[in-house]
Amino acid sequence: MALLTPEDLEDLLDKLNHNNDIIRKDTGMDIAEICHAIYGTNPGNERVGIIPITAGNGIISTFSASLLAITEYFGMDGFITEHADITGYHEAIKGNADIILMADDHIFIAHNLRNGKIATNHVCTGVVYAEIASQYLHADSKEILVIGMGRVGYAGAEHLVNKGFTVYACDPDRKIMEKAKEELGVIPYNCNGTKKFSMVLEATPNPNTISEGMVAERCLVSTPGIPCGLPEDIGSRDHVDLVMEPLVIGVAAMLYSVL
Ligand code: 2YH
Repeated sequence: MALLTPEDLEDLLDKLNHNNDIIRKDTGMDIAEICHAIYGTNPGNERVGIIPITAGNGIISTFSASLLAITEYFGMDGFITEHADITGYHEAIKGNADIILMADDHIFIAHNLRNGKIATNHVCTGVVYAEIASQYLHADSKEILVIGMGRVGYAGAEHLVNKGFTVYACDPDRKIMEKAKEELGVIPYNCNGTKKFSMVLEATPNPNTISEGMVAERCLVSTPGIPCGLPEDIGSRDHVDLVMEPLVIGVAAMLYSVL
């Protein structure tokens, strides 16, 4: 999984507003309503403790501040601990945090200390981007393509299968595809093929994963992937709507999922 950079986190709320406009136009809901539709929860007056973590590649300069802005955007009360790691954890508990947000290079979690619920960024990101694609008002069928069956794509595909969608999936890893076929019943899709979809969940960290043969005109591509898997020329030629944002949508889903 790619590590976020401070550049990815620049102008986060502008990117959020831009994506919210597209999501509203294409699904009739905004991000908060999408999260509510998935988890059936609404933020109350939870207090979110955000702990910087120094493990691995260390602290990303604007990561905690971005989490605080997201927490507040969705109506919760947040604070960043002064110290990192275990000292920061202790500080968050002493500061009456209801929910803890913290990430190292491998996993990013939300843990609600009151009800015990815990969420990971990769699952929530897969689920919320899948949900956005699945709510596309101009979809021509209940068939949907998932590109990339790593932790994010797999969770998204599972969510879509559970919602009754016919899920086509592709990934270069044959073992993962076998597992997804067996466990989820996804249909393997040949990425060089010509079957076109009006809903695509792209969940890879690679550019240009989407080819012309995959997308129907006026398709919705929903992707947390950085860099973007949709080549610009295909996006504009086929009037593809693109939902792509580096952090907010996944974090919103994490918070709603632990309420
Ligand atoms: O960006 C990441 C990892 N790719 C996991 C996220 C899953 N989408 N982690 C952020 C690391 C933050 C750092 N430890 C900090 O500033 O606290």
